Amino acid sequence: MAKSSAIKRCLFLFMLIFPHFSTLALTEDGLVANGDFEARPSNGFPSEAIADGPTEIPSWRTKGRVELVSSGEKVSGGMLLIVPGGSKAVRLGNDAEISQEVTVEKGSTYAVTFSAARTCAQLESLNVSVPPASQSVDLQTLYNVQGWDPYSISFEAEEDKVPLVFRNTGMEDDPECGPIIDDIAIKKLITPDQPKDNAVVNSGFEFGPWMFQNVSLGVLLPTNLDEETSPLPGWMVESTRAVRYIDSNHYAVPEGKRAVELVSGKEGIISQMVETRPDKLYSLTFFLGHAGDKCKEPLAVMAFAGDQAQNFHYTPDSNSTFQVASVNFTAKAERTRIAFYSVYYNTRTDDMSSLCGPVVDDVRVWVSTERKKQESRREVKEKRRFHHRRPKRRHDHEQGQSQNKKTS
Ligand SMILES: [Ca+2]
Repeated sequence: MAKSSAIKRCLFLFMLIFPHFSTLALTEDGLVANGDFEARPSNGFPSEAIADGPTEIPSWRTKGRVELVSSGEKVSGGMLLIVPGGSKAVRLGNDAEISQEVTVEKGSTYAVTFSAARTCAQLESLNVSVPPASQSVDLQTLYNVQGWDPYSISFEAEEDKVPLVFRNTGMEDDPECGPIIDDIAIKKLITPDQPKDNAVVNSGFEFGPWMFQNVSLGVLLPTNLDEETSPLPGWMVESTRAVRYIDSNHYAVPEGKRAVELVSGKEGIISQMVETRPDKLYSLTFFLGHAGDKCKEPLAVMAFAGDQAQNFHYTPDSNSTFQVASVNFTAKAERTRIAFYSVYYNTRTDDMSSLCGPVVDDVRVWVSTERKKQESRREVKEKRRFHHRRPKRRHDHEQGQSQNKKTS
């Protein structure tokens, strides 16, 4: 007995220490190696190169036509190239790709944040993959007037070392077209513990992808129908367009440091399946706010909870940027879908084209105690009625069922 407990103790110590050794080589949260493309190639940047030839990009492997571009540079048509951060970025030509190996923790979920701009008006999209996971990000929609945006996608690591690949799958006539990418960062995602009094996971959106302190555009979260592997743990982004993940450094955030701005009207839905107990009465409450980004009002959200849907207009008072909204519902199953989208398609008042919308934060689903009291009072009444007028009670019950059918 003593021997086996000693072995257990050793094993415990080993398990305690070993992860610290193994994490030493992990790719840290933040910019990946030369993720901003500012590192000088051994043969100089293309703008200063004497001889033509393929430019090596430190820390990256390239395939096809990959170019280092500089801010202020123009393409042959005279259009100024957009460089999202710093002075250098890369442009991927038709079928071109860049990749680098990142060291991760097998089985963990990671978010990759990157900035992307399109160069031509044609449909441009970028494929980001960590094989076998792969996701195409549509760069067609310009979410803001600056011409570029940070995006985030996520993956679950199936190995300890995985290639992170950015590829332009487009085949465009103009070889000078193709997406420009910059500022590539990685972050290991943690799913927060669920508090006892709230069924919503990551209810305040505090857990999410990497955000750069100096970037004021938030991070776009494209469609992600897999709640297990989402850049916003617990949440899914449904439908065709993105929602914007915002930070309190640059936006008015109702609670904590992060929130979500619904920038795509009915085409940008965030949702979560929350655990519920059938036939119990619940309240969904949330903060509805204005991001403080000159977004033109009216702002409104449609909030869904089970079979309930309710529209809320943002009507702030003078000393707050948000208000509390709530929807009552009766759970019909062990999981209930809650969801939000913006009722309107809003743009900023200053440039009339950057997309914006209402902010949602601090989402809670809890057993409604007030309603529970009302319900128990009603139950007592019904029980009394049941004793006195049994046939009538059965009739009520049937009516109630048919009403339920109508609403579900
Ligand atoms: Ca928050």
